[in-house]
Amino acid sequence: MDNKSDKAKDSAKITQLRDDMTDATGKPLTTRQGLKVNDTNNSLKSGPRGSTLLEDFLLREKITSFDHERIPERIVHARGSGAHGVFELYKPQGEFTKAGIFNDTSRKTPVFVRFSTVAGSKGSTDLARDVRGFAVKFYTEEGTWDLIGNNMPIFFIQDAMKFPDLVHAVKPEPNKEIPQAASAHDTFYDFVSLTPETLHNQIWVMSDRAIPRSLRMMEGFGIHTYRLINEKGEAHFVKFHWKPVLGVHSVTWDEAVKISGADSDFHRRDLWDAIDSGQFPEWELGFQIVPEADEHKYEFDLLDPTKLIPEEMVPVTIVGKMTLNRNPENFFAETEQVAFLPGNIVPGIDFSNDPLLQGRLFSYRDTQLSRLGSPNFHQIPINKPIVEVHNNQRDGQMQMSIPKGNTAYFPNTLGGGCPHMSKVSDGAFESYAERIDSNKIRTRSESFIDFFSQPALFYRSLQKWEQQHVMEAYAFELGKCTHQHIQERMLWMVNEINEDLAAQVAKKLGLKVPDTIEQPINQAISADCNVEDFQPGKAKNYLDKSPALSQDKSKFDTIATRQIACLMADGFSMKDFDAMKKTLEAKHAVVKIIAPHGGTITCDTGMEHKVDAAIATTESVLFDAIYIPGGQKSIDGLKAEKKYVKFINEALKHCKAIAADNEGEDMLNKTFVSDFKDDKAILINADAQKFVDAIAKHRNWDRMERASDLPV
Ligand code: HDE
Repeated sequence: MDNKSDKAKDSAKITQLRDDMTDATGKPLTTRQGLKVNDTNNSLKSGPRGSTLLEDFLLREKITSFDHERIPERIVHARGSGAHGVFELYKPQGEFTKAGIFNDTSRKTPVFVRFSTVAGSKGSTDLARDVRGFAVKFYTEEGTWDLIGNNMPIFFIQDAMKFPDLVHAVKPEPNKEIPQAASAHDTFYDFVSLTPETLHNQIWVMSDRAIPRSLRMMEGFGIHTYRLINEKGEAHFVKFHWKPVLGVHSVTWDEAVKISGADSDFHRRDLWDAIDSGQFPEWELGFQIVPEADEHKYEFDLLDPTKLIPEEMVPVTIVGKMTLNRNPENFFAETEQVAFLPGNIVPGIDFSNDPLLQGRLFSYRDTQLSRLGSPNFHQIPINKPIVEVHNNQRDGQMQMSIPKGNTAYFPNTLGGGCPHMSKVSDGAFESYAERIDSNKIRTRSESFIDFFSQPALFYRSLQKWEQQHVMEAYAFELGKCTHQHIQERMLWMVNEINEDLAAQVAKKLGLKVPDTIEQPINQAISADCNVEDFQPGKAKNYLDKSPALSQDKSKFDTIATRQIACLMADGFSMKDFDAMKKTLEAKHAVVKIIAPHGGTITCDTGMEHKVDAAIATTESVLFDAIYIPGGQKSIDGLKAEKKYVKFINEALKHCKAIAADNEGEDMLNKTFVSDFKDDKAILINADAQKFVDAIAKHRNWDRMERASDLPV
């Protein structure tokens, strides 16, 4: 008996040992079977110069493990960055949902988040013009809940059936595998121009939302309408929103293109560095609640994922906060192997009949089975629930646990009837008992047939500078298409959104907006569809503007984590620099010294200061603002390096805040800044607080029109 319990203890130790194997500190190198190795640098040969022997099991184990190191990358969202964190609830939401995570304010629910781009491969640039994925895994006490959304509140298509077409159209063209991580090509616009339901998401992709300044400065949306279920079994429709505490901010397209060359890991690095330095990214979670009784109250269908509910019609109620506070230990084990499933749901939350969501419920598990290679992918540490798992599903590749006993079926007596079923009152999941009474039919609901109203609302709601960016994006993307009939069909569609916009884009393309299009949109829904339904003049105007859609209504009250390039050389004024640095760092900005060379520079009081980057190794687009302290010798040093002029001119063109003190002004006089001295974000010998305020505004867009033509 004793012997048996000792063995049990031993086996527990073995399990513990297995878990500890990941930490190699102070440990010897072994094979995968635990054999100690005395030489991992040389293969087994017949003599020092002889041929390598087939017998070399050490070489074979090392090389074959390496040969199989990669798993298939995700079909979409291959490029991603992840982080761990916690979700905390502000106030119990029992009125709407019985979910534990939304009722217990004492909980700190662990989360893992993965942000991604959609179209590019795993190694593609972070700054592609694209939708960003925003996938959150909540490890709750009732099981894992995955909320897998995007940084835009709507999707391209209305039915899962069209997803393979959408993805094939946007991915590199299959004959030449070009272009990488870009929608600006013929096949994408061929598809879009024949599929008007894509227009709403498409115009969002033309906006600045598609080129975020940081993953930490973008909103997240669940997109689909879900249901919340309370203890009484009552349902409310809900849309989930993530609001970034740092506000919603973007870069310009000119910057995006240059950042892609200067640092294609810009977003990944920014997320990592912020968490590493203790500046934890935060988002507040909000609910947009619609009572079941109001399901048909709106001029759009709540089940249509190409429509948003304007916040002015249904406000977002903030319920809690997510803080990302820990970087992954290992990219592959965590960020690459994490498997999100829309079907991971907990009691108190349920699906709606959105046909896109319904298709996703099937697709994600299917893709994980082929990507991770086994139905046991939930046993990978990052995918493990924090609650115990017991069922009769057995075997399969890479079974990591050792199920005990002889019963793998239910019901049973031999296993004591376990694992047993639970009552709903004991926390079991029960699907919402929605009444279904209808004919079997393959069709699109008529309530989904409105393709122009919300893209038009979005465009109307933008500020002038944002509209200008949308126009330039269309001109760029359509300009990359080589088939005129595709460009014209797109112009015809854009004309339905806004005539001015279409006219401006047409001018840039050297084309006219066509009155009619040669190839009508007759296959958009089905071969039997009524083409009349897609004809122009159908845009409704149920809301003139939705200010919440503009980034101009975001938050502009912080400079935390903003990167400030301080341009300085030997002999800089310590007094100027020290005062500015103290002010900026007190507000949690990141101050970087950009000098003519690496190593250190010496200030006018003789102290040495570590250089963060030599001017030759960095670019203006990687920073949010520029500061130049005084000190004649320092300014002479800057003037001797031509790249500083370009550095400053680019920041000017990108509407960033620029400050200089004393002799620092001389440096600005060598640049185009000398023509912009009346600009409110150009601060010469000004109070440091004014510089802080200008950085917090993100950009001075009033400068945009004049600065956009600068030859940099
Ligand atoms: Fe996805 N999507 N998707 N998607 N999606 C995947 O699953 C799919 C859709 C989204 O960081 C894949 O694990 C279909 C909408 C994110 O790991 C795949 C349809 C939204 C991620 C898949 C959609 C998303 C994915 C590829 C139409 C916003 C990355 C690898 C019915 C609400 C998650 C994988 C991560 C990933 C299929 C539509 C967001 C192939 C069939 C709508 C953020 O299963």
